[in-house]
Amino acid sequence: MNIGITVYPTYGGSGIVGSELGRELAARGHNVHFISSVLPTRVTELNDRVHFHEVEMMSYPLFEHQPYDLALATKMATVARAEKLDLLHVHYAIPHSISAILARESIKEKRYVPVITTLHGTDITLVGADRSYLPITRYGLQQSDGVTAVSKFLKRATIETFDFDDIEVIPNFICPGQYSRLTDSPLRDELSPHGEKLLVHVSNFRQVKRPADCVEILANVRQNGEKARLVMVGDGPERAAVAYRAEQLGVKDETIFVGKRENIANYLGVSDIFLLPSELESFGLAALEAQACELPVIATRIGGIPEVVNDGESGFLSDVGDVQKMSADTLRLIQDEEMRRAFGVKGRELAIQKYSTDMIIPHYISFYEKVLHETGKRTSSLSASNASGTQER
Ligand code: GMT
Repeated sequence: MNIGITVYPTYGGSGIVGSELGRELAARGHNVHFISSVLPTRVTELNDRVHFHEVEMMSYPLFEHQPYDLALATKMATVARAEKLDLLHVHYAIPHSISAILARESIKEKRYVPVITTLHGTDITLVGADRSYLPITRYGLQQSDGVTAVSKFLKRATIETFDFDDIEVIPNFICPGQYSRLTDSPLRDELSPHGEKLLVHVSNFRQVKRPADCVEILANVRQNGEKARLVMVGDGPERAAVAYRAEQLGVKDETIFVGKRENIANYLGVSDIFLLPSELESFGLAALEAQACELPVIATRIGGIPEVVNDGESGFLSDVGDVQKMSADTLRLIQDEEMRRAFGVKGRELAIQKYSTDMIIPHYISFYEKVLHETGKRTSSLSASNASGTQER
């Protein structure tokens, strides 16, 4: 198949999932065309199966804000025709599905290119549900030829907010070979020079992630006599506030901000416990990646997290903001090595059993085939009833 993929290239889990999906599809013999403003973060290599088409923006004094959505739609339509795309798969509903639908409609007399929209979370729960975007998000769902969501939770949330239920749940995934526990690494010595236990958090430091809860947990753990340190991977709007809170709590020197990193698996691999105190998480890709590295997870019982983390088996779940319980659970895991190891092993087992690329990528492919079959039937009956209709296929 020739597949066009659009993601937010620099920010967040949806970009990671879309990029990794493209790479995995190419490895299975499909041609992938990324269409976005810059090369997506995890797309490290372009070759004869992985292509990149940059969305070019015209600057004009009249435009106070550049109309990216229209430039994207134009690029999608151009690439769809030039590369004979079979489908456009967009990640994050706003504005990607709207741009894709516009692209599809603008060329449909020549070639019908189905649009598949994958919902990732905040595109539905925060942005899409906002009254300024709700009607256009609903339109994007209704007009897509196929819609997937990354968790059962997100499917339910979409049904509730948008009264739209034709959704296939296809979860986030990991390639097991890319994640492992790294027992003997210089990075471990660097982060834990005196053998301290390492807590780790990975996110884009937005409010919804509640990153300040991580330093509260660290402070509580240290007050109980455990010499732990906290590794904060990523960057975003809350970073300065978190650093200030660490200073207030007297754990500034034990909180290490390493910034945005490409080698997240290395930081997870050398750590001991993963913290994800989010207020909302439609799936929790970072928790899945942590489990794949055999890290027990301390997280909140919200959104799709209970679908990923088994409470009492691969981690401990708490109510949002219940820092006391999260601290107590972290302490338990620090002090009980046997439990920590058992949780780690179970976490990796669950990650591989339920979310490995070997299971999830074929699920995407069969969904593509289903959508192509259905739209093919629809468009051929349309062109039969309309003698002037042309199909470029
Ligand atoms: O919040 C983020 O980390 C970014 C956001 C995105 O859409 O880029 O992530 C969402 O998509 C991920 C991949 O499907 C999910 O694993 C995250 O749970 C989800 N984040 C939220 O729902 C807050």
